[in-house]
Amino acid sequence: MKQNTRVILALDITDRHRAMETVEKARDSIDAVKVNYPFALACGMDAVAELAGSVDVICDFKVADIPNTNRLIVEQVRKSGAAGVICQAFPGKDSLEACIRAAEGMDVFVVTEMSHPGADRFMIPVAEDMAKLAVEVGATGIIAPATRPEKIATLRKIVGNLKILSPGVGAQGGSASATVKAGADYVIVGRAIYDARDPGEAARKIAEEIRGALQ
Ligand code: BMP
Repeated sequence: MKQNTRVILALDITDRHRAMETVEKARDSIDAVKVNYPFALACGMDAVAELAGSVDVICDFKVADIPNTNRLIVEQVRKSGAAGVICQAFPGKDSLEACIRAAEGMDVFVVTEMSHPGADRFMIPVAEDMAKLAVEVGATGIIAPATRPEKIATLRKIVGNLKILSPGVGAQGGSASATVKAGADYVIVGRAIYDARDPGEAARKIAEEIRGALQ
């Protein structure tokens, strides 16, 4: 995955035409597109494959099952031509290892601590352990919360040079500059881009903010 603007567009749009149009408007300011269930369920995996033909796509399916089911899911992601997949750590090492094996070199990102307030009960207490598991299994990177930049810095110490992708910028209150300054490699941004009056301009501004923060 390229690392130019460090912006990953979260394409949580269920209308295929609007989704594709949004990618076109933001294309010059993003490094990749993250698709989640709303897009994949509404538009189908053939739409994921269409996107993957012209931009790096990460399938955020938060894969969280027994090893055999994880394998079957990740094989389908691979078939679409996606560049990466997001998996959960909490089902354990064997489940995550099944994802890595099935990925056959495709990027695997592991969720550590989620960005929403409710992560406090079950995720925050074990986030550092989940980051250690990501390192153990040889994941490409982790997902860490832009809403808690101090936590990104803590997790960076655990994961070394693994990639850190951080959602929570914009609509959830996180700032792009604070997120990259804390050590994230990429910010993941959805509503602040696709719900903007001018998605292309919104993406450009976020990319500019990141460039300024890293100078
Ligand atoms: P938005 O910028 O509109 O808040 O979208 C954030 C995106 O990142 C959504 O697709 C959401 O599912 C995802 N995400 C998140 O917000 N927090 C996490 O901890 C993990 C996520 O995958």
